[in-house]
This record gives sequence, structure tokens and C-alpha cells, in this order.
Amino acid sequence: MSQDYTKMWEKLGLNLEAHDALLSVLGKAYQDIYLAQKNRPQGMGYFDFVMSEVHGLRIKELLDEQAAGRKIIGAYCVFVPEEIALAAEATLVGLCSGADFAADEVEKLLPRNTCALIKSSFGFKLGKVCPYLECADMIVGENTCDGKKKSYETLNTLVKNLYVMDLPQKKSDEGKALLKSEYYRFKEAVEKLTGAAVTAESLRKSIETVNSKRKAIHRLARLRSASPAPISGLDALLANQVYFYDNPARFTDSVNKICDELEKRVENKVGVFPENTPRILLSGCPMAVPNWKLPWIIETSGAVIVGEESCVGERGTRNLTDDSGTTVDEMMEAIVERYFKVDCAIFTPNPDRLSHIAEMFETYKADGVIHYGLQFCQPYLMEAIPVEKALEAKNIPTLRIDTDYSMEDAGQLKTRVEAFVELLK
Ligand code: BJ8
Repeated sequence: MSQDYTKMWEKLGLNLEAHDALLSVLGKAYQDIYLAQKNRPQGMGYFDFVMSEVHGLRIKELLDEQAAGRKIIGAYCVFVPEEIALAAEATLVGLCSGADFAADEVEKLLPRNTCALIKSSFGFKLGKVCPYLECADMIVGENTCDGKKKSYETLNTLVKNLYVMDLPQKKSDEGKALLKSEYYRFKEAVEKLTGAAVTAESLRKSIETVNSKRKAIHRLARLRSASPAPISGLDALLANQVYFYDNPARFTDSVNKICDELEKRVENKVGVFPENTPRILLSGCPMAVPNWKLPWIIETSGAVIVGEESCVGERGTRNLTDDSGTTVDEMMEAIVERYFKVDCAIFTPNPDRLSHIAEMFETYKADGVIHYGLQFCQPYLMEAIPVEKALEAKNIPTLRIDTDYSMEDAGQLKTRVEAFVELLK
């Protein structure tokens, strides 16, 4: 880190000892997983810097924004529309939930058989190690899966500023009407928080900002269809993870810079792995920072990941928001339309997700699909079975992996992934 942030963390009420321990585990994991990779694009230097300052400089920036009158909103789900937050002069950051922490304390509040992502969000709060959570003026939960929905009732006793958004479970007219009314309710809540009204001008600008971020990430995704793959799946995942908490304009510039570099790589047939390396499409639960276990296992087992069908990936960023509206209501309508297309497994039925997986398999010229489900995640684990069947019916080799954040099963997973990669060869 570029400077000593101890005072800042102390002021935020972090448990300094536990926080130091977390940062040192994170730093070591980053070194072993990310910095040990070969042939990385130079542009990844920016993301290495962001990661090294993830609890430092970025938090300082957010606190500076707060001091200047902006509000910070933390969110756990891609259904929370960044366009609305930005238009009402708030900054939206993702609350990551990608590592186990304070497990004993968490299990006093949540059943053991809760998914690692939900447990992690509680662990970061109970362990007082997340500066994003501690600096947020509003924390947005959402009624998606049963685990999240019920856990927010308990989270509400731990934080003072939880706002819960209701979400539809069906892609029906009634479902869309619910999403629309919830987005208007969210708009009002953010306006009340910041004291700034969403105007046609501010909403038009925020749609443009968020769309630019998505366009840059789409450009990165398209470049990964080249063979040899110009960037590793681990590095592309990192860009998708940083998407959730970096300054939007700076993020867009940095991704576009990497894309300039990758375009040259593609032209010169320069890749991170040899040309005939088996190509994997990863599909399933979101992978929040610092959940890099499975991608790391895959890319150290002779394969390269060429796409993520995930909320930290294409499911979260796939569609742009139509920017042709001229009034707040027209643009709100466009926002509802855009988010209603997100094909999370909490929807029933959810046929679009199946089509998207098959479509991504073709687009990124994958050789096989690895479906990643977090243990105890009913929506994705249940959906994994029809996904596997449908892909196999199309002769697409598929491997189903259910795991959590611990490293206990790493050896066993590696054996299974290596066998799958052999089969693809
Ligand atoms: S839109 S995927 S970010 S809800 S892993 S907590 S589903 S039991 S994260 Fe998600 Fe929004 Fe959907 Fe995307 Fe529950 Fe499963 Fe845990 Fe999950």
C-alpha cells in the first residue's frame, strides 16, 4: 500500500488486528495466484495496483467523496441499478463476500448449511474487516434466494442502514410491474438519502456512464474469443470483480487500454497459453473477490477460461440500458427493461439462462463448460442438473462442480478438472 491507512481504518471502527490478518492472507493469495501467472498483459498493472489499494486508496477516495457531500451505497446483487444511484449523486459499490471470515461467530447467527457467499457477508460484518461496509451510508439487500432474504432479517439487527429491495421471481407482466415499482421506491429512497433529485439530465448521464463501463467489458469479452486467448480467465475475472467498486470512468478507461493491448496481441497471435489449450466456459454462481479458487485450479490444470456466465461476468453486464429516453419516466422504463433480462437462477422458470450458456459456448469458441455451484445454493445447484442435461444433449462436454471457499477440497477438485481437461484434449 502506498501509505499508512491505520488511522482511517481505526476511524471506521475496523478490528485492526483481524483486518491486518485478512490483508496478509489476501496479499499472499494474490501473489501466488495472480502475480505468478506468465505472459500477463501490461495493462493488468492497473488492476494489480487497484487490488493492492483495495482497502486503502479506494476507501480514501470514497471518504473524500463523502466529505464533499456524496453518499456511498453498498450492494450485494446486480439487480441494484447503479444508474439510479449515480443519478441521485450517490456512488454504488459492490460488497464482495468472497472469503470465509469469523466463521464461528457467523454460525451463531446463521445455519451451518448456508451458502459461503451469505456467510462471508456476515463474517465481514461480524469480524469488522470490511471498510466498504463500514463506510456505506446505505446497504442494499434484495429478496432473491431464500438464504439472502431470510439472512437480511438478521443483518438488519447488525447494521443501522439496511434497505431491502423486493424482486420478482417470475418473468411475467406482474413480475415486471413489481420490479418497476421497486425501482421507483429505490429512487425515492436514494433521493431522500442524498437530498438530490434524479433529473432527466442526471439520469441520461448516469446511463451513459454505466453503459460505457459495460461496453468496455463487452469489448474485453469479445477479444477472448480469439485463439490463442490473449488474456487469462483469472485476469478477466479480476476486471469483472473490480467493475463493482472502482470509479466508473477510470475503470472504463483502464479496461479500454487493456483492450488496445489485447487487440495487438490478437493481431500478432500472442496468447497467455498455447493455441491448442482447451477452452472453458465457466457458468454458475457469482465469484466475488477474493474467490479465485476454481479459476486458479482450472488454469493450472492445462485449460484457459474464455468466458464467465455469472453475475460477476456476462450475466451481470450483458445488456446496455437504452439511452434514447428524454424524460425520467422513459429512462426508468428503459432501466426496468434492461434489468428484467438478467437471468438469475432465482427466476422460475429460467430458460433464457440455458440459451445464454449455449450462445456463449459458441461465441467464445469454448471446448467445454464447467458449472460452478456453491454448496447449499439451491437455485444454482438445482438448475445445474437441467443445464448439464441440455448441454450434453448438444454434445457440449460439461463438468459440474459444487464447492465452497475453503481450500480443503482443492486437491480433489484439481484431479476432477485435470481429468475433464484431458477429455477435452
Ligand atoms: S442476480 S446470482 S448477484 S442473487 S450463491 S446468495 S443465489 S444461495 S448470489 Fe446473486 Fe443477484 Fe442472482 Fe446475481 Fe443465494 Fe446462491 Fe448464495 Fe447467491
